[in-house]
Amino acid sequence: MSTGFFGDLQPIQYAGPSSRDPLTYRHYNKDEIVLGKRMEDHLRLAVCYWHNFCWPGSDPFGGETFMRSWMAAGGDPMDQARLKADVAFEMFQILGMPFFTFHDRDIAPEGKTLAESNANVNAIADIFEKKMADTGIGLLWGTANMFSNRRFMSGAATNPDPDVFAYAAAQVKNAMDVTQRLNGANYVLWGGREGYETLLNTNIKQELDQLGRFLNMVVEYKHKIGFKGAILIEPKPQEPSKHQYDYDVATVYGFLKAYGLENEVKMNIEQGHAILAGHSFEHELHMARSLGIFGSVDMNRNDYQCGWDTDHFGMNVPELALAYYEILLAGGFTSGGTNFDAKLRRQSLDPVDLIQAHVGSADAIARGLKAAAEMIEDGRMKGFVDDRYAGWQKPENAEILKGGSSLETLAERVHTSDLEPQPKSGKQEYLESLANLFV
Ligand code: XLS
Ligand code: NI
Ligand code: NI
Repeated sequence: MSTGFFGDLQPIQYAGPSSRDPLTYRHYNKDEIVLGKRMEDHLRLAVCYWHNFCWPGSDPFGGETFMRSWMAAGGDPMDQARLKADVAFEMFQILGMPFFTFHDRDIAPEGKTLAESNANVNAIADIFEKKMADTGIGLLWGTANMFSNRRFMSGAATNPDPDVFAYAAAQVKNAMDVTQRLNGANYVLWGGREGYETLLNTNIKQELDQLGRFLNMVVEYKHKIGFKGAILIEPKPQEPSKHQYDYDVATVYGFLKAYGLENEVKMNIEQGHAILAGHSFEHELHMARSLGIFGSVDMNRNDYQCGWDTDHFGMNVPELALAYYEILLAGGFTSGGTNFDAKLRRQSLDPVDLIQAHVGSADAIARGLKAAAEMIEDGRMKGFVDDRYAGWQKPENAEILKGGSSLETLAERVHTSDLEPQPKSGKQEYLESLANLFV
């Protein structure tokens, strides 16, 4: 039986690029073959639980605007969690998207003890199991919320109090068990409050050692239970902490190397977090593929002016084209996918706004993917870059990087022929124009 939340909204149909109805897919055509693969399998779209069903529309200056019935004060929290699950799966089906994502605390209320909280999570997971079997919808990833409760105000794994570290470990164990049970394709760790507010009360070395040990335990447990998915870290430079340790892809890579985890953990890269770090989304994607740790993306769009993690829905096709170009060059998604970590603006009150946001963004993403595929097929963009570095293919130059040279041998090479390198154009405007041919 339907909850009635979405009224008589029917599943969204693909109507083709000529459609003028914004509540149809004009480009997201899941069976369309792009570079030899179905679009749905390329994008692996996922709907998140937290922004859609848990956030009430509040901001630092005002409370709830959405007034969702499953959040009403005084209701039985488990009844509300069950209603929320019903609404969520109705929405997944209206959108026709293949995956969802959640934090443990999104799906069920926190109890008086961790055992009670776990039991609540596990009870909703039972419901998910059935709904997933009925609908064919899969779990892209699960994660643990270790930042909302005040016990985590000074961090979870990086907390000065070992009891909080232990509590966090116990909570992650259950979240990984549930993710495994629901056949999750990945398990995500986003830093939450793993960072600091002031150095005056902080010992960074101690906190990084704690974080390194914690992540090693996560990886050990993954192997112990035979979890087949990837462990993903989601970098973010600040917010909620003033400084977050998982600052950006390059910083996290250094951390993984230091704690022996670079072959065990991959990246979940979020557009808005890249912007907060002073990078572009494509910079973070490119960095991850260069380091061999590209995993998944949290898709959204940050406000470029305000300096907060605003989590708008991604609607900018030229930007999305460059992002999917990087993703395709990385070989595309394996276990990862495109998770809408995006929320409505707090004035967007109507249930249909939730649907419109995802449909509009999925369509922009599909256009981005198709444009990126054309860039690859055309070949000139990548060809230009390959040519630019072609000198390094010559045996005498390849040898340099293999270690077969020194400052002395290179000095000799330059002096014997009075070598004077000839600058070549970087052709940025040509390449930008070329990219624009496809968007
Ligand atoms: C917060 C993060 C969070 C993670 C999941 O900024 O984006 O939503 O994706 O914990
Ligand atoms: Ni995110
Ligand atoms: Ni975020």
